[in-house]
Amino acid sequence: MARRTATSLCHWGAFDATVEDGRVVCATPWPGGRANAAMIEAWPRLVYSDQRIDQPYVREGWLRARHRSDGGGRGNERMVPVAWDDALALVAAELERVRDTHGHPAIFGGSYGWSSAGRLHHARTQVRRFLGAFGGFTDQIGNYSWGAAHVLLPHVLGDHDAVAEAATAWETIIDHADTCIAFGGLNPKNWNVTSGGAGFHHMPDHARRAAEKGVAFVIVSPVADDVPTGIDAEWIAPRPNTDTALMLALCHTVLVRGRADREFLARYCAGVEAFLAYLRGEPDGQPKTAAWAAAICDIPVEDIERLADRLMAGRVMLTASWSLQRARHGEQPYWALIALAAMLGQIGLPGGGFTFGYGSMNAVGQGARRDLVPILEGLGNPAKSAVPVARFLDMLEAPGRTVPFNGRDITYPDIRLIYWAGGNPYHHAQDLFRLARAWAKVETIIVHEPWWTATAKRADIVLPATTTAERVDIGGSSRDPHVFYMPRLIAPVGGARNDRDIFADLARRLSCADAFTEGRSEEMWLRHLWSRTEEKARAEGLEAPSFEALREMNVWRVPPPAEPEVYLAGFRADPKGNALKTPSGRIELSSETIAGFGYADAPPHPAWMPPEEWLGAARKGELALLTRQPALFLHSQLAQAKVEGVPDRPLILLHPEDAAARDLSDGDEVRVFNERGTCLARARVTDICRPGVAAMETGPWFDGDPDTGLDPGGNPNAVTRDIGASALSQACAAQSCLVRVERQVPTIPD
Ligand SMILES: Nc1nc2c(c(=O)[nH]1)N[C@H]1C(S)=C(S)[C@@H](COP(=O)(O)OP(=O)(O)OC[C@H]3O[C@@H](n4cnc5c(=O)[nH]c(N)nc54)[C@H](O)[C@@H]3O)O[C@H]1N2
Ligand SMILES: Nc1nc2c(c(=O)[nH]1)N[C@H]1C(S)=C(S)[C@@H](COP(=O)(O)OP(=O)(O)OC[C@H]3O[C@@H](n4cnc5c(=O)[nH]c(N)nc54)[C@H](O)[C@@H]3O)O[C@H]1N2
Ligand SMILES: [Mo]
Repeated sequence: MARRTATSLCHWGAFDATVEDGRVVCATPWPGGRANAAMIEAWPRLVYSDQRIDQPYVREGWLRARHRSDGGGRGNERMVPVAWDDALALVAAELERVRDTHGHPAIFGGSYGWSSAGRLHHARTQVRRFLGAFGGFTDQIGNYSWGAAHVLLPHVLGDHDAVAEAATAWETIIDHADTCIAFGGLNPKNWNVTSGGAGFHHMPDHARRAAEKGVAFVIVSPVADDVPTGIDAEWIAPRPNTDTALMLALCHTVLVRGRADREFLARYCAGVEAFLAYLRGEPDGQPKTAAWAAAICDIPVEDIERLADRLMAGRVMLTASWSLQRARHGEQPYWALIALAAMLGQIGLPGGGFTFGYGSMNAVGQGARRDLVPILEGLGNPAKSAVPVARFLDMLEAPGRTVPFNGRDITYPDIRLIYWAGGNPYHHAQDLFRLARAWAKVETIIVHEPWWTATAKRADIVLPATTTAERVDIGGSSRDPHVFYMPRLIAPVGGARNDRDIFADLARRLSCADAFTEGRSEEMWLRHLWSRTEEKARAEGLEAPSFEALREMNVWRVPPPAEPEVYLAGFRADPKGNALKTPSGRIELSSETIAGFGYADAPPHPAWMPPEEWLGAARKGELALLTRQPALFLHSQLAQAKVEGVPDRPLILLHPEDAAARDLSDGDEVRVFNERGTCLARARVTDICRPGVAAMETGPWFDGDPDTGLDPGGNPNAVTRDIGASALSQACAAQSCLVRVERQVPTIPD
């Protein structure tokens, strides 16, 4: 029996895989890396899942009538197995037809999604590169993770570094902070995951060390489990979507108590007066007092006063999870947090100021050197067509409609063909029944997937892709100090092929192979990418291993930077020399640029605006639904792999009062519904939710029937609303959602 062990990587951590006779038989966390063992151990079940797609398939109706088929048949009709050669011929011919008849923008290829940690075989990068080589497509702008911040922050801080990469290192919190106030909390489940994959899951350690050092933690969240185990934190539980009001009241309290750092505001900030006038209530007659916010947030005014006292004592780190901005007016809590930190005057000091996302993903604030993980460059998009990522459903519904976005107008193209590789829109989009209706209008849908996900099942042409285990790659996270050489563990399962090889083959058929492959094989690409890492390292005075040495050693441990990162320390030290890239060069507490856009839902300074759908507007019986990242999946990934510890049915957390009002007990099967749809779940009655709030995990596979509007699979995006955070960012606003919950009465067959 041939048996070997090798180290590889995925978004949920580094792992050692044991391979026997060409099969992965076991996977365990890489020693010392502290990845979640249950998630890692699921690897063999993932690779050999009965949901693996064994060969290319074409939907029966499409095979018969091609682009004139009834798109409503997607997800219902039989999928007909076809040979690779025939499938690729169909894809190539269809791309040419759509291009020739409707032009490049009619091909939608933004293909949002996470796919693999390996950077060469990252499917989304590959499909966009391929469609770029083909001559262009309609792309997607931004992401679901921090879409509102992505657009707002450049206006306020000059770039979006504060969500993408920059973060004050935890080491400095341990050494310098007295208090850490976490809006959206620090839920340790989110530390199971790092974009690109991490060699070390540092967060639990850092948080524990900070607590041991005496740093006081305050968790502001509607759900009490948003705190790392073992940390004794104060819990403040506002209504969802109201953090902005709370932050503004804290700003107001600091201001009226004469504790605003005037010197900091004058030197480092612009637009201060307009913001302070708003706090005082000059434009609207409403001072943003603690009592004002207490009513909006539905928390005791004393909680706000006490929080303000804490803010005004010692070194304070303010943080907000990314979830806060995945909501209607999601720009506002981020801007308000920056304003609050500016008023405290500690921005740019170790352990102080603000950092986004400590509670959202492992590796934020790990203090690693940046940008030494290679990434495959794109080819640009000659068609220059793109829509905000979370507006793609809107786009499919309303070709030709013009929508505002960040100071310009975007006219939706008329999409005839969707090409998705490496993402799962039937996981990530909101209002999935509405998506199903819009999806049916498209002429042709092509999907690459290793598994029969809800999206693959709803495609016309499905091409089976390999997994990470079946190809060589290099991976790592730009925030983690490791780069991994990821060896091929096994031969492709069934008839699967690498996304890159599929595209190279298509590019040959479409006469754009030179542009797509640049004449490089897989190994030549890896060597090419690595040579650029070596160059970057050299520029920093580091010696990266050669490609051969990396392959030999499997992991390069990147030395830490000389000093732990302190976000905006350079700007604080020299505000002229290190001016921000904002119009004023300073932190903009109000923005003339945004004022110039004139958007009703994105005012020129941080402001409280109630969303249309939130707890404060709930009718009798409605609850605010939070749809949180799943603890033991990566989005919809791993749902097919039976991870130990995952309940057999999706849960909905309900406060005992809310359960009692519906005559529900723990364990009851319930319908979660609103006018958009229904999904099924099992009630978990618990006082960790504040009253009025229900919480579900994203990730269960959508199995909804558009005729009944019911998803027995329990995907909460069956009920979330598809609306932009605002005209400014048009970002995902899934966290502003009201639902009803009632007992699911089992249907009795006649
Ligand atoms: N209600 C609600 N919705 C949300 C969120 C929320 O908080 N609430 N969060 C949002 C956020 S932040 C995100 S990032 C998105 C995540 O949305 P997605 O990134 O779309 O979710 P994943 O399930 O990770 O989808 C990745 C897909 O790629 C496939 N895949 C894996 N490896 C490969 C490969 O090598 N090749 C190919 N071709 N495919 C591969 C996987 O099987 C999977 O189907 O969801 C968003 N949706
Ligand atoms: N295990 C695991 N970890 C992950 C992922 C995963 O799929 N699985 N996905 C990763 C990805 S792609 C991303 S973008 C990040 C996302 O990171 P986040 O968006 O921060 O993650 P969430 O779990 O959606 O939200 C964090 C917490 O915010 C709280 N919350 C929600 N709404 C509000 C609100 O209005 N106010 C306040 N104060 N609190 C609120 C919820 O209780 C929730 O537990 O997670 C990453 N980490
Ligand atoms: Mo995300």
